[in-house]
Amino acid sequence: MASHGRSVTGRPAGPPALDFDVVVVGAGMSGLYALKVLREQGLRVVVVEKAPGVGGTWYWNRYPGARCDVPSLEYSFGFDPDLEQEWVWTEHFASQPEIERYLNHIADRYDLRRDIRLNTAVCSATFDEASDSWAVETEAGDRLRARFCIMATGGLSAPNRPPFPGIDRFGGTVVQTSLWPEQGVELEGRRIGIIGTGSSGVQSIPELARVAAHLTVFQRTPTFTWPSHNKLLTAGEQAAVKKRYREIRREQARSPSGTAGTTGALSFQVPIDDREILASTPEEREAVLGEFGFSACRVWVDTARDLEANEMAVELFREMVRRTVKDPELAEALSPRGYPLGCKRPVIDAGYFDTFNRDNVSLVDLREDGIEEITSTGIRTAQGHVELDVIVLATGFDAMTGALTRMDIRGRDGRLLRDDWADRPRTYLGVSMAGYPNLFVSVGPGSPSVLASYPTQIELQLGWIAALLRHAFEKGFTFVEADAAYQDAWCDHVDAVAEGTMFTAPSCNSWYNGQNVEGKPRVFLPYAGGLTVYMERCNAAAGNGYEGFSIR
Ligand code: NA7
Repeated sequence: MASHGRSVTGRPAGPPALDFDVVVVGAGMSGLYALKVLREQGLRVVVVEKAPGVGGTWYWNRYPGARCDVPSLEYSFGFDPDLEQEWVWTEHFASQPEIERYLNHIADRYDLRRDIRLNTAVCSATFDEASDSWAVETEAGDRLRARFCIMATGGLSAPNRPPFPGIDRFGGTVVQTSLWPEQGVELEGRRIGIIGTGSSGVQSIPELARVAAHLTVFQRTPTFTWPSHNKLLTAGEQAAVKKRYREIRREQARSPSGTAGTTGALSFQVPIDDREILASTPEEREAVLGEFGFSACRVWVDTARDLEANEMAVELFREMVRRTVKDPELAEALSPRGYPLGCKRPVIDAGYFDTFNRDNVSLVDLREDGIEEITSTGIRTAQGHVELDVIVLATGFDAMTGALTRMDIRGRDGRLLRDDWADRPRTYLGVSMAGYPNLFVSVGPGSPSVLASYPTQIELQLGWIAALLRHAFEKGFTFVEADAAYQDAWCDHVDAVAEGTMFTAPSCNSWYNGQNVEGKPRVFLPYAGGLTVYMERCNAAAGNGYEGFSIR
């Protein structure tokens, strides 16, 4: 289906010749889907990928316990009913190896590999105004010229590695969860220290505790985490979903989070009714605790916008921690305090709090004082020195903007994206930036991104980008750029829909709002209006002749 040899440059003659119609950066979910859909449109596409394998997030995050928090039957593409039927998921929530296999299967099944260059890191992308094209440069010194560039670089792909003093002199092994080596890490019988108790920490802590001689958890912020109750999928459960997959996909596309919630196993979610915790009696709260356990705090409708109600719900969570963790001091140290429920992304776990009842697990609470230094043999805090063989950094990501600002992306007039975004990222519809013609971003800031299930969102969002490119090529347009005024209005809208939610509460510091990375501006990054409304806005712009874009 590819149109090799066809000149689709939109300009009949004139240097420089373009190597491709589209260069896609990243071979994760977005990049694979972009290649498939754009190739089907007859475009010459190349995908460049830093890693030695495809899969993006699901290539890099191979730490013990890595698992998706969206049910596997929904965390999958819906573009091909045959693929849906033939792929067999083994668990309600798929583990990293299974999702990595799935994405490799997609690369093979649709013959994508011939247009993917692995081990190819991109260092810069520069727009050439004379030819309306992008030159994408790799670290190896190659230069790929294309009319359009799509950054399929992911929302959680730029590892955050805090500059702990002395880390380079540690004599043992330092490993980051998001850069876990393919060949694995020797963990058996080792003294392991882990820094970070976000999702990556919470998932790996029970697994590390099982094999370590001793595991020390260095915790700066206690986490809200809910048991996933993950289990094997039975053939019957799987068949029932596969029978009504079309309907489920439609429900996913119509859901703010891209999930249908019909495949079961979303057991950490609870039915939210009109009950208000502020109006509840202690007996009612106890009954809800008995019924829903850790999820009891999520039942009440008034916790989403009222901080007093929220704090009462948090107390129910703390009560569950006390009932689970035997040592009262430890339970107190593991109890979230000082920030509201709903501020950070929900974490789901498999035996996280129970792990702290093991004899070989201890906690260093960093709330009072942080890590002083890493020595050649361990980690020193004001509370003492812990001797270690392995240090695991589960310290998260420079989320949503890091992958883009770490590259030199130069638009019109030599402007640098990193500078333009110094005080906040600015996009139009989360996909495009004024000053950067012919450049598109998948799951970028100002799009639902991390707030909606990726495969569903990617099919919709990249489908929208692909339609815009089809329009451009069919009409012979060589230039597509978001207008600054529309971009400003979109940023205002993104801010407005997050306003008043727990995401933007003054006490909320999270990777959603850049507060996990030193010096990052405090801006709520994803679009909180939901996938449905988001796509309505994108489709309305398209229906209006791509309103908000200058196209010529
Ligand atoms: P997160 O959720 O950002 O968690 C990172 C953790 O590392 C968090 O507990 C941080 O504490 C901690 N951290 C970061 N820097 C430091 C320093 N300097 N000292 C001590 N502790 C530190 O990243 P994850 O990888 O776990 O999860 C990200 C998403 O990936 C997740 O939500 C899923 O969507 C998948 P803090 O809370 O900032 O005080």
